[in-house]
Amino acid sequence: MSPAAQASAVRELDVAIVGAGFAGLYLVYLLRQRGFKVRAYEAGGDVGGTWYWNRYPGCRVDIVSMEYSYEFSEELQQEWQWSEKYATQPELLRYAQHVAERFDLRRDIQFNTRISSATFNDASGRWLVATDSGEQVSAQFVILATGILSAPNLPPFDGLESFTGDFYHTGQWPHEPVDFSGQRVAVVGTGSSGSQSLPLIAAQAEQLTVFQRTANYVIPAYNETLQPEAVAAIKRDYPQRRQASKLFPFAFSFETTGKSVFEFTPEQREQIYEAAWARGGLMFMGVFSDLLLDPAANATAQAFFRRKLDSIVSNPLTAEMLTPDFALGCKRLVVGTDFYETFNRPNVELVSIKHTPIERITPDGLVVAGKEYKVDAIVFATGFDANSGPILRMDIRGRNGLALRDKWSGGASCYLGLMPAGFPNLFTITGPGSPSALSNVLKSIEQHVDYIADCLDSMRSNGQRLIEADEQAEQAWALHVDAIAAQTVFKSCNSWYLGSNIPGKPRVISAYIGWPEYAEELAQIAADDYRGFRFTAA
Ligand code: NA7
Repeated sequence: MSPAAQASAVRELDVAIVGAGFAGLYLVYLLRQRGFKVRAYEAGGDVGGTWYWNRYPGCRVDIVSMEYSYEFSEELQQEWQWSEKYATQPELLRYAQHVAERFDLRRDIQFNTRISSATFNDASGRWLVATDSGEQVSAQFVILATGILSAPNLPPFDGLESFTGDFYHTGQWPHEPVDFSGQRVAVVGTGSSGSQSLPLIAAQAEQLTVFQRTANYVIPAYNETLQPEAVAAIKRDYPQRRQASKLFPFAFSFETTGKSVFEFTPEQREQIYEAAWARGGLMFMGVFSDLLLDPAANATAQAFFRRKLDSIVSNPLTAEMLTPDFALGCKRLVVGTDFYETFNRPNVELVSIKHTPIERITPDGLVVAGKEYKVDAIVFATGFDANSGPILRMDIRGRNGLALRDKWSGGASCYLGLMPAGFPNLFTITGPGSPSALSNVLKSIEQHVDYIADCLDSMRSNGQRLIEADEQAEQAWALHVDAIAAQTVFKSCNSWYLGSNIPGKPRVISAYIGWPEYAEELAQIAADDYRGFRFTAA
């Protein structure tokens, strides 16, 4: 193609959106409605993001579906029927597909297209975005709707290429069902993905060997089929309920005493923990007001947890190995079904790799402490390079050619979790420094998309061409995010919230622990003419 023809092949957009998960879908919907010319680029073959890729057995959301869902359309939230308290991945994917169809979003989404780079042109004030197939797009704004958990982490195990069986990463699961019947299977990793999948794999496989580096807290989900009367009761005043849920610290409702552990006698405490266990779910960690703040309070929850574990797991040595050694809530709690019970099965073995890592992978299995475990298939449930991971897999360059990889070499930071300084007109949805994973992320997505749409509207009416975050405002925000985290248990262990699950990644808290104040603060900043941002006139 001649240079002239190439130039004419550049697509012109107001907004280029990276990703068509729940954030990308709502961006396409809202920005199009506001009259912006948009297009979303999606690496997957369909919409859904996380729920498109994570097809492993047992994959479910860990926030109740009546709350982990969009509220931007009253018609949508009235007509959609969730079948279970915690929807499975196939149902979540159907929901995303329904949204895409109902609002005719697919015509502005390009599938099977990965964005490889985005470069800001100082002279024109526009972004040049390139796809992996060499297509080029010129856009005034770029919005990264790349998701928190979309860059799978497959550690470089020695010898993996020599393995003669099949191996899988939970975050890149095949579209066809995988049948483990009659097989010896290894699961590596016991975060949510490993813990949700291994009870189902154990029920199917001949033998399951679980390789655990860090024991996690797994709280029962007590998932159930939703009853029509209960759903109808919620839908009668859905908007009011949504509003009420967003007043809770993590943007979803939960039961709490609202008081310190130490305001109760040990007997009362035990009853409260028992009731919280019987309800199940993520917010076991919110039953007292100080569990995430005070190590002594947290220790009471750990002790209760240990008693529960001992009562379920019949082999005391296995129970010991399954006992976490860090503060409850520091890593994301796993909301599971039959996880501990699975270790009572005769075909399940737990191998600790805490002190003796996987040495290598052979054609026939895995070697730990000099012993070879022969398997037919390996499931790597080894998590993700979270938050900044998917962003940094692209080559993003801002003012004066500044590479985002260089700017973030000491840790990712964005002013308000919305925009990195030095990168005008580049927004992140649920980006580093926003509540993201430490909130009901659907609510954080809607809040960010609404906020950005309003900001773009305001710029258009005020004749502004560029918005950029002030360097000092960004630094002050990063200090604030860190200072809040330092008052909690979240920095007391290694987790993907901190990036410390990835060797060499700077250890920085990625999520702002401060919903609902965060939403109020952003609204106030907009009211103060977007304090901390600078604008350039057209
Ligand atoms: P997680 O929660 O990051 O879990 C990954 C697991 O894999 C965890 O047990 C890790 O142990 C283990 N892991 C990671 N690298 C290795 C190596 N090199 N060797 C052995 N074991 C390893 O990811 P998930 O996909 O389960 O869940 C992510 C989120 O998705 C979850 O929190 C929910 O929000 C949904 P470690 O703990 O690092 O010692």
